[in-house]
Amino acid sequence: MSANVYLPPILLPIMELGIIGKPNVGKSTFFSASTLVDAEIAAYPFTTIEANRGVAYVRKPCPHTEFGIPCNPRNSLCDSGTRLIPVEMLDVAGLVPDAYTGKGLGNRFLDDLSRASSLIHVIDASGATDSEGNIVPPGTRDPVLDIEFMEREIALWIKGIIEKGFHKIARQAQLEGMKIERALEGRLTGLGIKEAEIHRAMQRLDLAEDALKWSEEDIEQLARAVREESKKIIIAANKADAASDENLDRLLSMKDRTVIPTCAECELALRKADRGGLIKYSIGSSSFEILHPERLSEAQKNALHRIQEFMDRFGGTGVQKAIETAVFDILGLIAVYPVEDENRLTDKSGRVLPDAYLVPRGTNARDLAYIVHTDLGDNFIRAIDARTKRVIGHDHELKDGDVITIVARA
Ligand SMILES: Nc1nc2c(ncn2[C@@H]2O[C@H](COP(=O)(O)OP(=O)(O)OP(=O)(O)O)[C@@H](O)[C@H]2O)c(=O)[nH]1
Ligand SMILES: [Mg+2]
Repeated sequence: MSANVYLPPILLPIMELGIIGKPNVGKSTFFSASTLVDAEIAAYPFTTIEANRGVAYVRKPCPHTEFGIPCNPRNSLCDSGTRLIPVEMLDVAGLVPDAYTGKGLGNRFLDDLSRASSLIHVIDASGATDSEGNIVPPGTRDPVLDIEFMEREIALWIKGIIEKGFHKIARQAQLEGMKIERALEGRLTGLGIKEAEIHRAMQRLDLAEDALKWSEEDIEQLARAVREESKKIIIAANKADAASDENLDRLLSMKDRTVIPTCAECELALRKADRGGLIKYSIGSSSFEILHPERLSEAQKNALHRIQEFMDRFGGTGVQKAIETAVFDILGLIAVYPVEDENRLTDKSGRVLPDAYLVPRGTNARDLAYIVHTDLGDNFIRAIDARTKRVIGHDHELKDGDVITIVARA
């Protein structure tokens, strides 16, 4: 391949967040709260069997306020200067111990996960559900075990795939002079796992050069590391409204884990009340305004009061924070706004700031051209930063919030 052949970042994944967890922890509640899709919610395990899909939004300041022109978004929304950018959410069946062997709804669950770029692991921080999601007195189940169980389960699932016929694959890779990570990518591609991720995982471990010498233990460690590299997990410590301080402190002080206390039930109640015109609540905010106190029953007033207390303590319900932490901090995505006309900030049909794209940090101007359209990438000449009106080269790394015009051969 000659040096100037440019490989576009093929298949930029549609941002998909998978919601995972054992049964009865509030996954569907979290999902409904963030997407307003009605999903079945009930206080018993395995309520969800078929995965629910919906759209949630992450927030960024909309550039229209800075430029001082009203926008007409197409692929996103603008709510009083806040750009709401869609991400796909997937709510799956609960996972029980030994799912990797096919127990419970195991395989279906694991297949549903394959496409997710990042996972939100919903746990029951109140400890009121056992390992299979049955109700137990609050504080009975240690929620830290929920975290360890999930990590182990996914690792064992990946291990099972790597192990199947491993010696044959390793020998063949050696014969063909192929890197083992490339050979394993072939195996794991169905899970959306890439060679680079396997490579990074291998580098972290002290594995023998010769893959044929790897022990079962080595493969399990590799599976764990591959999971950590390819499917990043953020933990939503749900039912935090009913959790003891001791549980929350322990969860929040866990090393190498990102834990966000959440009350999915609170978020769902607020969004429904907002939709019903009873209150004014903007997603992710730390308070709400009651619009019609006269229409609220005493019970509703008390419930809203308790929700506000929770929000005062945690700075919100945590649901939006968990989603945004996954998208912006864990996946490291930034928002950029391609426009055709750098002066009017419009597309072909005159819409101002039509689209917001979530792209990985490190994306350059030509990558963006390819993300918008392959032809635009192939015919890329230069780009223009609409803020400064300066020309930028193909390898110029984009910043969060950039508004960019791509100039291409017609
Ligand atoms: N206290 C409290 N209860 C919650 C919260 N979120 C959900 N619940 C309750 O937990 C129970 C289970 O909720 P679901 O959303 O159906 O749980 P799930 O994880 O989807 O369950 P499966 O589909 O059976 O795996 C319901 O009774 C919810 O009302 C929360 O933040 N706090
Ligand atoms: Mg469910």
